[in-house]
Amino acid sequence: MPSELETAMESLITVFHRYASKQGRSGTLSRRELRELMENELSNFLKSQQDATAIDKIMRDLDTNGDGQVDFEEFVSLVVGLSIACEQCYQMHMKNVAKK
Ligand SMILES: [Ca+2]
Repeated sequence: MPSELETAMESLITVFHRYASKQGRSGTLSRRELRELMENELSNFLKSQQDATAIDKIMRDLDTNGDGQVDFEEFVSLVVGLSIACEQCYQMHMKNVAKK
């Protein structure tokens, strides 16, 4: 049976490919596919991004090789960045809990 972390890695891969295979090139996310993925799978994060151009900015930041598509490697950097931010919140939360 896969471990918790292995299951999380598998989820990353299957979610990426579920959206990447919707249209056009199947191994990468187009702008539209990225938007759908973020709306459905990262809705809490997207809600905090009030700016309507947030997706464009995220797309530009992620597309490091500049081909107009987000491949798995580029996608993972988003997940890593968000995970680091979440972990910092988690640490602050734990400190506040300890104070009480
Ligand atoms: Ca790219």
